[in-house]
Order: sequence, then structure tokens, then C-alpha cells
Amino acid sequence: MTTEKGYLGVTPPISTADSTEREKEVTSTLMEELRRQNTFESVDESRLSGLAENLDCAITKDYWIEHDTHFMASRGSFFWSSSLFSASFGEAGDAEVAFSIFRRESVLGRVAAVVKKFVYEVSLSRGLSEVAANAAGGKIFTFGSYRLGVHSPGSDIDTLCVVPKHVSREDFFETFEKMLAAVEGATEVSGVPEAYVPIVKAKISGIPLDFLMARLALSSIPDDLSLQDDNLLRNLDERCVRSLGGSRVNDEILRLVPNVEVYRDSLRCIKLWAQRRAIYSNVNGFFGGVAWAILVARICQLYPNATAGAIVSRFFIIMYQWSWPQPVLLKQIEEGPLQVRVWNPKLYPADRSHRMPIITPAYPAMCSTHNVTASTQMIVTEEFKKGADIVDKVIVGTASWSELFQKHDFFHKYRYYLQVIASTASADTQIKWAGTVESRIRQLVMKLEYVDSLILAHPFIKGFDQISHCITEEEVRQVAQGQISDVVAKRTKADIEGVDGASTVFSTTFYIGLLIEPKPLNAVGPRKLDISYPTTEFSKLVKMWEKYDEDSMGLVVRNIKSSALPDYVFDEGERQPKQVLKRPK
Ligand code: 3AT
Ligand code: MN
Ligand code: MN
Repeated sequence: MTTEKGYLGVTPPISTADSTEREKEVTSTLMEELRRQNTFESVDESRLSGLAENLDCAITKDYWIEHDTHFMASRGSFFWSSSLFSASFGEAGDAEVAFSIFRRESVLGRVAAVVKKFVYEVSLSRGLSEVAANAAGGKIFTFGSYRLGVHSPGSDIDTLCVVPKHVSREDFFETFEKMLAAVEGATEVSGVPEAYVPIVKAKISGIPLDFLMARLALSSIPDDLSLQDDNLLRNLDERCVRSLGGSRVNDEILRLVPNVEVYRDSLRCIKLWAQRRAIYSNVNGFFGGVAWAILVARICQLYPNATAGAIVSRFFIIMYQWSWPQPVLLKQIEEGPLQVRVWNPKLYPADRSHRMPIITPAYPAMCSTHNVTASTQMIVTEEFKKGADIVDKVIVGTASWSELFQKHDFFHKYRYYLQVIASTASADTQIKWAGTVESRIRQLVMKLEYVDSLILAHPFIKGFDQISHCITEEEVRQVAQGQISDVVAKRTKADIEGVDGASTVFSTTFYIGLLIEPKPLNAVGPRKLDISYPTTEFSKLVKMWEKYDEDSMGLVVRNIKSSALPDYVFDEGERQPKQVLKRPK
């Protein structure tokens, strides 16, 4: 795509040169490494659900080449067979990718038909004629990693269902949800209508899907509808505007990168790296999927003719040297037709406080990284630096790509850790309670940042779930405190069946690494670190949750030495040699 100014982005490119021979070489070794790391779906997985059911699926060659158009627009009269696939795609890797697209496409084809049927039936029930009900349409748009073409084996398909104005949100959570559950191969269909972005989750032929819904102010939804026009957002319910957001942002990103293929390969690499380094998480104050997608897109704009290997190497050095809080933008921020806030640090103090602003490209522009704190900024910056060093070595040939994807060392890095333990007596409540606690952890991090002699507080990006079967009150109390004895850990559900006073405790433990200033040389006695204020404030804050129940929900924050970290945080054989030797054979 070209523009009036001849380039994509808010500044001209840094270089329009083609990649060097060496950069092309490292691009192909990078792609080999990404395959080795299992970031692509394999033939085996695609076959799990049976290829036979896929064989009647329509897919156009354009779709395969572009892999980029909306599903409905891309459907054509081409019918592929498995033999055609192996014949068309010489390299084994390409055939594997083709099979997985095939399988997901088949599911999407069925979903698109269900959405149309749903709109048709609701239309009839509202008194529309048969002809009008048929013309009412209904269309699906994908977003998330599948839409960007960077999904991995376990990824879901994020799907937005766009319906005409006479179809309501209630219809979606009643009629559509039921119709979905009736689809052959559909399992685990469950709706969360009260969520900030209302959602129906489901699995079809083993593939997880998330369904959002947007009701437009139109009487029919044609097959060639595009969501690009900001005026479509006029007079919509806020939930519909939010639901449209993910799709509009993804589409805009794809329009704003000079070469979609290079972009995908580069983003796949950066996503894997960020996951391995444990800095892929929006809730915990790092960057989420949208932010990583925008960052990589910006580097692609700056080097429009570079190959993926070159993009990745520039990515680290540019991000390491970025003059935050200068925002990362893919295009100039635009005003639009709604009375909603557009990110603007000149106008809003809250926006001014964003430390590493990465701004979404679709109207209304938002900051995808408002959760970043002083600590997570330091951590991410350090990771950019480490990445830059490794990539430099890869380019000169003294390191291999696998070094970039090495696992984080979070549980080896600090001498002291905080454990935040959320517990309840039921699996259902535990999901909500642990989620609430997790979403407040960055508030604890920010309070810890004010503690004297604490350089940073490093939140780990996921909690560890445990189920403990207890037979005494004392055991229950200990589990809630994070002390699970070997006896309790080994006990199974069957062991406590029929035992008087026995109960099961569900607990989730989050970790925060504490980096403490070194003790001054002339200091006497151990260094004191007083974290009682931040932890007390944090507990108060979490317990302000409207569904908090003192009797059934536990919250404990405690400080432990690294030697007291439980085994479950480590992979097999990962624990420091000293402790490994201590273990009995
Ligand atoms: P996967 O390959 O699926 O792991 P992804 O980037 O597709 O990676 P998600 O499916 O979790 O990640 O999310 C896709 C988009 O859905 C990203 C964001 O626009 C939206 N989204 C995700 N989680 C939430 C949430 N809790 N509330 C609102 N929107 C969300
Ligand atoms: Mn997804
Ligand atoms: Mn999803």
C-alpha cells in the first residue's frame, strides 16, 4: 500500500534499502528456529479433528496467498483437496501451515453460516418478511493472533459477529448461544454477558473460539461490509464500540505495514521472545499482544524493504534506545465522530503518566500500555538490551537464534520474593477471586516502588494454582498461608472422601521479585525492609472488590527468601545445583 507521502507511518523510513545477503541468511535460520520452537501448527494437530470433514471446505487461492482478507470476502468457488495441497506446496512446512489454515477455515465457514441463520431467524421473529430476513445478512470478522496470521498451535480464533440493528445483545446471548451449542462438534459453549466486553466462549472441533458481538445502526449487514469507516461507530452502545475495537485495530495495523509477510514472521519471533522472557502480559504491567503487534509494525514502517531477520535486529536496538515517554504511533492520532476520549497527554494528566505509551491506530486512539510501572519499564528495557546484544551476535555469527528464546530467570534473579496467596473453598469462586487479586497486583508493585532501598518490584506474569485436600483446620490455615506440607500435597480427593471435617482449598500464588539496594559497606546489622504499609494498603484495596467475602476468601502476602521458593516454580532440573545435590535420590 502506498500513500500520498510515499511511506507508511508518522516519519519517513530510516532506510529503504533491501536486506543484505547476511540478513537474508539470518532470516532463514530464524524461520527454521521458529519452526523448531513449535510456533506453527503441525499437520498432526490439524489431523486430530479429521481431515475428511475439511475436504468440502471452500478456500480461495487468494486467501492462501494474501491470508489477509476477511473470511466472507475471501470465500470463493475453489475447492481444495488434500492431494492438491501436497502438490501445491512443495516445502513440507508450507503444507503444514496450509493444513492448519484449512482446518480453521472450515470451522469459520460453519460459524459464518450460523451467524447468518441467527440473524435470519431473529429477523423473522421481529416480523420481517422472508425476503427482508434473508437480506438482513450478518458477517464475521476475525481479530487477535489468527487475524494477524501469527497464531500458534493452542491459539483461539477471536471472532466478531456483526449484526443489523434489529438484532439485540439479548438475542446474541440467548438465541445465538443456543444455536452455537447445537453446531456439530461444539463443546464448552459459555457466555459472559456481563463482562466489560461481553463474550461467548466455545470450542468447535477442538478449536477454541471467542465471540464478540457488535450491533450496527444499519438495517442489513452486507457481505462486503468494511469496519474501517469511523462513522459506523455513531449511535452505538459502548459495548459494541469496544467489541469493534479489536478488529478495527488489527485491520488498521495490517493496512499500515509495508509488507505483511515480513511483518508476520517478525511478530511471531517477538511474541515468542516476550513470552519466554516473561514480559508478555498486559495485566501485570508489561506489554500485551496488541502492544507487541504495534511495536513490530512500527519497526516494519521504518525499514519497509528489510527481511524479518533485519527487522528483529533493528527492533531491539530501536526499542532499547527509544526516548520514552515519546509515544509509539503507526499514524497520526485522529479525532472522530464520538464523544469519547482520544489519547492526549496534553489534555489529560492520566495520559501524561503513561511511561511507555504505545498507541492503537484505530479511532478512538488508546494507550495499550497504560499499566506499565517504573519497575516493569526497567525490566522491559533491560530485556530490550539483552535482546539487542544477542541479535548483534547472531548477525556476526557468534550466537544462534535459540539464545534469544531462552527461558527467563525470574526465580533465580532475586534474593527475596513476595508471595501473594489468594485462596477459597470452591473452584468457581477461585477463578474470580484469583483474577481480582491478580488484576490489583500492579497496584502493590507501584506502592512497593515507593519503599526506601527497594530498587524495583518485579511481578511474575502468571500465578501458580494448587488444590489441597485438608483434614484439619490447621492444615487449611497453613495452606492459605502458602505452607503446603508434603503430606497435604500428596493427598488426593479420594483420600478425604467421607472424612469428617475434611475440606478442599483452592489457592493461587503470585510472585513479586524484590531488588534491594546493596547494604552500604559501613552498615551494621541486617538491612531492614519495611513493606508492611504497601502490603496492608494492597489488602484493603483488594478487599474493596464488591464480591469480596471475608468468610470464604483468603489473601496472604508474605516475604520469603529465594531458598524457600517451592519446587513447582522450577522446571525439572532447573533448581540451583546446591539444592539439587541436597535432594534424596
Ligand atoms: P492467542 O494466540 O489467542 O494466545 P491473541 O493475541 O489472539 O493471542 P487473545 O485471544 O487473548 O490474544 O486476545 C485477542 C484480542 O482480544 C486482544 C484484545 O483486543 C482482546 N481481548 C483479550 N482479552 C480481553 C479482555 N479481557 N477484555 C477485552 N478484550 C480482550
Ligand atoms: Mn486469540
Ligand atoms: Mn481470545
